[in-house]
Amino acid sequence: MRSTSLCCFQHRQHRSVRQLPYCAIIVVLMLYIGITTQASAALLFHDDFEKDEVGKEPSKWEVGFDGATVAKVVADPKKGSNKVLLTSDKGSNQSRHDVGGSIYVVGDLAWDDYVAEWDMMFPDDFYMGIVFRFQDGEKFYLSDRRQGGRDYHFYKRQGGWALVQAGLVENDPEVWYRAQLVLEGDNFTFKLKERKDNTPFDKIDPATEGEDGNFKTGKFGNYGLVYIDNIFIGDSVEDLVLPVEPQDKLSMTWGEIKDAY
Ligand SMILES: [Ca+2]
Repeated sequence: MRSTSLCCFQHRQHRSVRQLPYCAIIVVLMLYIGITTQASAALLFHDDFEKDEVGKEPSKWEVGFDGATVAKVVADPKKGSNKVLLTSDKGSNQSRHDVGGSIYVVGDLAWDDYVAEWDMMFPDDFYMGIVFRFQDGEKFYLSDRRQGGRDYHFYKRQGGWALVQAGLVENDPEVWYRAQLVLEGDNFTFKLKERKDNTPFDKIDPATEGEDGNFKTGKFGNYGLVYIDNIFIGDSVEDLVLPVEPQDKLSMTWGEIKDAY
């Protein structure tokens, strides 16, 4: 922006002042483009649970479905100094929403399209995962790990369960994975890789690709008993960047954070 202003000034020295409005228009246009670009891209949510207290409910999350289970911040079973979210205080079967397990959510009912990336670990070989476009306890989509460590499906909750799309990705309990969910209108894409795998998500094959038009907006949350950490939700992959200090130009990508593990 500074060079454009200087350009205008120099031109004013040698040419007619009638050219000034053109420079002004260019400057205004560049300002407008800058403002609209900033407004349309954002990190919507981030949580690593490091500021929460072990044994307490996660401070940035709310109860979306008030069931019989309580989510708590716990020590990472793989690294005791790291804090993570354990989404239920009961076993896998009792933690399912359809037998009374609570659902904890983040975000806004108006959230439509976004990219979410997070660390996830399955305590055992059971049904579990996350929900998205969550509107209430009977209106949401589910990205669900199935028993056997292979099937990974999209379901819709709307007066019962409906399979939206079946998918496949091999996975094991007690391993930290990195997950990605991309919502684009009625199209949903879920990917899963081991957290230690440095392959970028755009080189990873989708586990589940689904399409459904019932729920256009809603919150993001847990389903059943899972460990969650390092969650980023943004308008695009480029927005999944964490400012170190509010006034600092430095920022940390997930790759840089992961190197600390
Ligand atoms: Ca953490």
